Amino acid sequence: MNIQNYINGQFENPINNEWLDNYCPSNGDVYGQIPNSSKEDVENAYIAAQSAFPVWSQTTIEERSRILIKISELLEANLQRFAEAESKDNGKPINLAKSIDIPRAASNFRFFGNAITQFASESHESIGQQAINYTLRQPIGVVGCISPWNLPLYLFTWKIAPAIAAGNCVVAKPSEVTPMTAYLLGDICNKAGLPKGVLNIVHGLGTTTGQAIIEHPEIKAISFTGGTATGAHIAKVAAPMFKKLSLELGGKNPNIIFADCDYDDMLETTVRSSFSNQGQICLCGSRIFVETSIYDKFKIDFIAKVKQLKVGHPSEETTNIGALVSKAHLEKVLNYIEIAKIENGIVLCGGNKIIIKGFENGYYLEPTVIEVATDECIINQEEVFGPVVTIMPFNSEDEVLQMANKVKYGLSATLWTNDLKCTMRMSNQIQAGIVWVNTWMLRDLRTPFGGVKASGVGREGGFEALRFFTEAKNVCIKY
Ligand code: TXE
Repeated sequence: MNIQNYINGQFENPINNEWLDNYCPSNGDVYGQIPNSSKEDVENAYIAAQSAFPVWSQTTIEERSRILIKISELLEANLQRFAEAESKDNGKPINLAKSIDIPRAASNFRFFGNAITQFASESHESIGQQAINYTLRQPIGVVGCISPWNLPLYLFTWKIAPAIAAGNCVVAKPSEVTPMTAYLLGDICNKAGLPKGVLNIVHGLGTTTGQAIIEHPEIKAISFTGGTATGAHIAKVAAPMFKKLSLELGGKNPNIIFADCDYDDMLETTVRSSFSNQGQICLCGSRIFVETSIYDKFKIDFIAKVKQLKVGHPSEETTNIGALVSKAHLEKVLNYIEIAKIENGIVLCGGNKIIIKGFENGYYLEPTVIEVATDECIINQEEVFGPVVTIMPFNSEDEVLQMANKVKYGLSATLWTNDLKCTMRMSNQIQAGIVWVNTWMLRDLRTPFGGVKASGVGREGGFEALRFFTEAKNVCIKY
């Protein structure tokens, strides 16, 4: 199936007629083509967005909200079709796409459709100066949204929904590795009555299409989720043009397990936080630190559970772990496993490619647990972004805190303990944007989402996202 750009409410081929192959990770086949859009396509998308802006930015909140909620309802009504498309395009188990990815994409539109009705600005009475100040929150204009391949529609809509709710018009690019559900979204937007030009979707490589978006002088804000190196590049390009930036980048998140935790709950959740979505979630707890007194028991129980996970074709309901997203990514992850071995890591389970009968060219990998002797090895420092976790013991709170913070990333952390004082001390001192205590990936869309250090700049979610996609203008009236 061939994919087209969605510009000004219409589906179009790329002007230069350049196409890229779209691969199916579960069997390695090319199953369609996508545009490799040029600067000219991005310019057309920009012109459509710019033309739509005067009307959309003045459209009532009630009407914008109604359309966003309608998009949400249509996504829900098409859950099965979208979930199948996501699973085929990305390699993730159909169950995950059905229970997480698509429902969450629908929630993003519903949430921001509602949030915009509650988004208010402040006013300040300057007592003694006979003046009143009030703050307008005005949409920026045309904004760029660039998203990755791990949670394709989920992260694409996490940016688009607040951008258009706040009255902006959007030029958006999904990952070239997983373009399908973004393509399908265009039709849903038309059916929901989103005016043409409010959302424009251009497909193509980061280095061509993405680069044209970030270089465009009139696209005044960029919301990006992806790799840290790409984020640094975008920041460099954007800085001289003073673009507003929200960068949600990689993570190397610690999962810290104290001996007093609720063990069974911890064990079950740790399997999930290690291997959900083939470990391709920026929030996965890829560094597991376990208090020495329960380390041996944890090791045995954890490995036993991991061995029960079924690696299989993504369309099978019983599959726990599907295919990795691409051949290049599978090779990258395998390479990290080799590096870990060279650095004396002990592979406790997994570590190998899996060949599935009938789908021999699919990108399957065993869930892998590596015991490391030091937190300073490469596998413990760099983002692998696959079904690979490390485990090592710790003796004290101070020691584990130091190890948790001794990475360049700072996205999320998980703590397992029932000790309130330890929870408070650790949560205060861990360098991360999100700390989960006795849970993982429990999401409330009102909360700020993002990281510190090399995990990014800015926060998404709730009013933070609406603040990002608006400019504050203070008006001071003397009376
Ligand atoms: O991401 P890229 P990649 C991490 C993970 C992964 C690594 C690289 O460790 O292995 O990043 O993945 C677009 N101008 N994460 O290479 O390239 C690109 O087309 C504008 C973490 O796939 O950063 C895609 O749409 N755009 C992560 C998006 O950026 C550009 C999720 C992300 O791709 C561009 C994914 C450019 N010059 C990977 N170059 C997370 N934080 O969740 C690329 N892009």
